Amino acid sequence: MEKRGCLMPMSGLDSVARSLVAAGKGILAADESAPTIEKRLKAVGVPSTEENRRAYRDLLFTTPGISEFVSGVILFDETIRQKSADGTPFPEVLSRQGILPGIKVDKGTRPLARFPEEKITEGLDGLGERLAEYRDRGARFAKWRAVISIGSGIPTRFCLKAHAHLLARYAALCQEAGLAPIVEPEVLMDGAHTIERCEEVTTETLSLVFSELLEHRVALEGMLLKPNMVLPGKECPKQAGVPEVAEATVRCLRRVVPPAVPGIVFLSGGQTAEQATEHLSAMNALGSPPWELSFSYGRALQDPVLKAWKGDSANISTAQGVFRHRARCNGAARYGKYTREMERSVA
Ligand code: 5MM
Repeated sequence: MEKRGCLMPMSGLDSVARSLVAAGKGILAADESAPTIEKRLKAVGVPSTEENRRAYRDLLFTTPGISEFVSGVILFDETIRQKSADGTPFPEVLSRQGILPGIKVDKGTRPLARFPEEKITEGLDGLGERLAEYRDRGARFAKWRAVISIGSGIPTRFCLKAHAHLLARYAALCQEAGLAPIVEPEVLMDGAHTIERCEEVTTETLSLVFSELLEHRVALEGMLLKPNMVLPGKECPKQAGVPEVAEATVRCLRRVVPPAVPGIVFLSGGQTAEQATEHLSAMNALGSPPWELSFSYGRALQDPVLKAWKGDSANISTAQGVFRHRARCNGAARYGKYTREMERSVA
């Protein structure tokens, strides 16, 4: 039989993965690429200049007390090279607070050739060298996102297999470079599909992803999974209640995610901030899953902050209060203890 020693956890990566899902904490996804951050800033009337992007990320990373609820932050290539107003590089601003800096390393999506309406992620070329540079700049974990759409005749099995292969190649390269990989296969909420269809597609996606991860000898102890929750499409006439989403998501994950994975850090995917928190809390309230169930939210942590900031330095302290509040609510959701009443107590 082939020697499988490489499946052993790689030095230190298991503890990075475990720290990211420490009790009561989760990840801030602040890794919006240039076109995405432009969209987010534009929505609150702020032009996407390099200085505005820096100032906004500075606001997030220097929020007083945020390390109580945030274990790690995913940065974008531009952001990992930027500095706080006092000249401290952002990775250091985070690590001084005990927050692990991470980095998005995929290069976005392109149409999948010969498969109309499906997308594939780019970014493997030269990835080994980029990972080494990011590690030198202080990154301790990385993230790669696969985007999967549900529609008539899609996703195809071929598209899912291609994504699974890329995610596993990326994860193996990360572990060799000393970075803990976050593996993010996102089944989108766009469309009119039912919650049952989302569960079916998410199950098939994750089972292919874990099969490839094992084939690529990725040490599951030294990685995290960042999936979508199991939800009906945004245009589905039959929306689901919180308990239904929580049960379908945990059932799906229990079937396909090995317990060796230390944690599952959900993306919010277009849910409102409150919905994303409520769903996470309901899942944790179901009790004793084999992995930590946590968050790695972008929009669900940031949308209310952007609306409070609006690019005005006079609003920084209020916006930081809003960020701390959302992070605190999600921290409570880690214990299954979030309540709607908490929303009334914005700092
Ligand atoms: C799905 O997006 C990730 C989680 O964010 P949400 O909680 O808002 O769904 C997020 O990390 C995403 O990968 C980054 O924002 C980068 O996205 P782009 O589109 O800029 O690559």
